[in-house]
Amino acid sequence: MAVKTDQFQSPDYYLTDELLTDEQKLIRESVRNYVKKEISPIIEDFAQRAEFPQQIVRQMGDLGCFGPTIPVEYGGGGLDYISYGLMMQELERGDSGIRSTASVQGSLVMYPIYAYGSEEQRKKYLPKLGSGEWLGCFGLTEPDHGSNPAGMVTNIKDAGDHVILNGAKMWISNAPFADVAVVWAKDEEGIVRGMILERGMQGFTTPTTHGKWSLRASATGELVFHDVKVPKENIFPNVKGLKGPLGCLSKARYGIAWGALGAAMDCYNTALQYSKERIQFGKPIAGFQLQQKKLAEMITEITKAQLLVWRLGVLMNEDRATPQQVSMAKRNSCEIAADIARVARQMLGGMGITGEYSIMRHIMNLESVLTYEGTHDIHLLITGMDVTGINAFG
Ligand code: TGC
Ligand code: FAD
Repeated sequence: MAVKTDQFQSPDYYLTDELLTDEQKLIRESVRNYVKKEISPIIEDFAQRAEFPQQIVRQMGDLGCFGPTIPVEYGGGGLDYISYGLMMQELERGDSGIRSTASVQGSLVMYPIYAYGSEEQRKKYLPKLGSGEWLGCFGLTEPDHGSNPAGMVTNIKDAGDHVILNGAKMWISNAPFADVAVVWAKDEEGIVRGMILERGMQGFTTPTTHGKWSLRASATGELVFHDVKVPKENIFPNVKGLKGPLGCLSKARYGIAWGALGAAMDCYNTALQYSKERIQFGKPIAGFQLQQKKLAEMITEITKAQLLVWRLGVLMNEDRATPQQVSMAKRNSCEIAADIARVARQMLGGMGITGEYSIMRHIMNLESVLTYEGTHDIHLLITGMDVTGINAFG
């Protein structure tokens, strides 16, 4: 397959670049250049072979994509939330699986260690995770408890200076290659506790999940615990209850809100370019009203979403964003991205189903993005509960 030069430029119909600082634009540019140079040329091949490009872990560490908002002294980037969002936009423009690796490492592994961990835990793990020397994963979902993590059965029992962990987690991004795992389990009183596991602990295995048609360049697996002895010093001292994992999810969902928009932009750009070059009935298909309607609706949704995530970033920077606002943005970006990807695919006709273009890969990836970090339904119900005050979950 011929490698095409990646010419991506993000659409900016409402001049939203004027809302960004020079530093934010520079950060976006450096991640965009990284994606063009290191991701675009290889990603289709890795996705076709369902292989995780392991080299990206060190590369993204070097670039500062892991834990961008975590202070520098703990291995993060010390940046603001809009910079973090722009990084996720650019990574997911390349592939959702690449952004996934960064989301998990930064928001679901580094963030809880930073926010809930002891000083010893922060010092031991964060610099190596920030640099990409170590890869982490986050185990919340179980075979029988996905949308309802409060029902989890993975559990710890007190055994003196350590606890004994039993249970299993499923659908865990990065698991097959992870050096460390942040795991959530119930104690003997039924209270959710978080802890750090290291590869090599006896009784701890990470079998790979095969046969995915989505996020094929991201490694997914299980976490299986058979009487794993976890030292008590590995348990997070500063959080108890479900608000621990859900607090991490708020950070990661925020990143997805920007990330899915990146995938949408890539599909729009591809369809726009293709439709101006593809001649049928003697003229470019971009000249037909039906195709213009599609493009006009795509850019309208992208522009609305750009303004939404930017405003959410401002609220995040001011520590005023609510989890419910994050849910709305995650849900909206996923929905518009999935819709745009499907319409863009149609605009490429038969070519749209091939790996010559990124759209089909985005379509398949976005099915996972719609589902993980809270399904589309769950985020709608979160908004529904927020505006009505009535819980429709149970
Ligand atoms: P509920 O009673 O509502 O809340 C329990 C406690 O948590 C607090 N809380 C939050 N805190 C911070 N951020 C949030 N987003 C929060 N949502 C809730 C809440 O205030 C409460 O605190 P406290 O002090 O009163 O104890 O809990 P619930 O059991 O009723 O559940 C609510 C529900 C259904 C919305 C929640 O369970 C949920 O979000 N379910 C979806 C599960 C989910 O998102 N799983 C994601 C797994 S990880 C993943 O998918 C990674 S993919 C990574 C990748 O590859 O990119
Ligand atoms: P279920 O909860 O069984 O939901 C099935 C359907 O029922 C959905 O459509 C859902 O919206 C609907 N539903 C459920 N409850 C309600 C309700 N109250 N009202 C209306 N409809 C409802 N998890 C991790 O912990 N760590 C990871 O790193 C991770 N990575 C993932 C990577 C991939 C590729 C995928 C696909 C998933 C990953 N997940 C991870 C798991 C993900 O978070 C869950 O798949 C998701 O939360 C949904 O859970 P479930 O699959 O069990 O679906």
